[in-house]
Amino acid sequence: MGSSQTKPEFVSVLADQQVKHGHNVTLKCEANTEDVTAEWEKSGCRLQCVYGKHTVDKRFTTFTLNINNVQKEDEGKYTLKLTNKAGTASCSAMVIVEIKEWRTIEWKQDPMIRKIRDFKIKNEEVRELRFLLHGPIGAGKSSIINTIKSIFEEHQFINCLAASDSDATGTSFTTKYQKFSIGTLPFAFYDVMGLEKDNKDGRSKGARSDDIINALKGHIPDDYEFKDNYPMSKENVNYISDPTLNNKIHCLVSVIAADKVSIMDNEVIQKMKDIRAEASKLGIPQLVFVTKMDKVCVLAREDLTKTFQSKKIKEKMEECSTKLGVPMNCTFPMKNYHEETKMNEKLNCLVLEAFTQAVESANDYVKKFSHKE
Ligand SMILES: Nc1nc2c(ncn2[C@@H]2O[C@H](COP(=O)(O)OP(=O)(O)OP(=O)(O)O)[C@@H](O)[C@H]2O)c(=O)[nH]1
Ligand SMILES: [Mg+2]
Repeated sequence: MGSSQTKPEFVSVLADQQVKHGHNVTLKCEANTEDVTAEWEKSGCRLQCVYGKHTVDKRFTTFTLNINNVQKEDEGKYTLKLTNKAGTASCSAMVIVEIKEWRTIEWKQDPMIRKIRDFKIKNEEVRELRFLLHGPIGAGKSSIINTIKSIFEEHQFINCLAASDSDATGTSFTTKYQKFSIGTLPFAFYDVMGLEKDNKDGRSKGARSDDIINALKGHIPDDYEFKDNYPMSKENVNYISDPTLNNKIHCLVSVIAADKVSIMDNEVIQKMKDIRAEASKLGIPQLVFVTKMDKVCVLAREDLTKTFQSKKIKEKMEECSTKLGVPMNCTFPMKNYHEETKMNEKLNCLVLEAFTQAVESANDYVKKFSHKE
């Protein structure tokens, strides 16, 4: 034998598997030779086979791993390594656990779009509902506006506002207090600079919490250029000293990228909490939009209707909810248009679900100030 062995190669490789919680799953592949030793790994470590849980089998050139009664902790990347004297080969696949659907939405965009188009503000003095998006740099704030504009203006705004991910300079792309309208609908989005950790000398980087709080209160005019170390103040000629409800923000949206929530800087979280605390004092409703969930869940990336069966997405949302102190039912997962060139109804539905909630919350807020009430 020895050097006469055939170098192992795969004739068929392991395939990704989605499996319902509590069900069994089989990973299977075939090699060109049976003259190999096989080793299974899970997420980079040798698989510790548990009696009654894992069954590893090799029949001639076919290799299988059965996992019984799949639980949350069985999710991960499984790799099979084949070795003999002539060489090694490996292939991997993901096992993704589907959990019981934890939120239901209708995956039809037309009724959702109609509801927003027919929407009426419950306060005659308010011309438009104003939403402010804040969050860490590169979280996808501008992309959310792009995506909502794409849905309602019926053509795609390919990253006209968003920064490129590869342009990861660590500084915010958005520096102005810029207003974005959605066609002729009575909604205005304000996109502020991303929040960042301050410099070591205490100098502020990115958006300042006090500037955002001033924006919430209606003191900041459209197109105001934020300045790193000169927060808006009463002395500034642009300061709106006597804001009306039309200058104020009616709903605060915190934006967090699902793939970054675990490594978010504490200082940035604290800034977001301070802004939220101020919004709470002012009675302004608050929601969390969790973007980039395609980056944390293969299951949902391939089929967005699986979003609410994804354990990973639920965990990320729970993490956002806990870190910011916002209840889960005010936390919405989404994916923005970022590389696709065609419209996607399922993507639209997820964004519309969140946007509808923002519209309703903002409307409840302005209604409180209506003289008719
Ligand atoms: N995969 C993926 N990428 C996204 C998603 N949303 C945004 N991106 C990408 O993330 C990068 C940053 O997005 P932006 O919308 O510019 O983020 P931002 O929060 O406005 O950033 P600043 O204005 O710089 O603070 C861009 O390259 C987007 O294309 C998403 O849902 N999924
Ligand atoms: Mg931006």
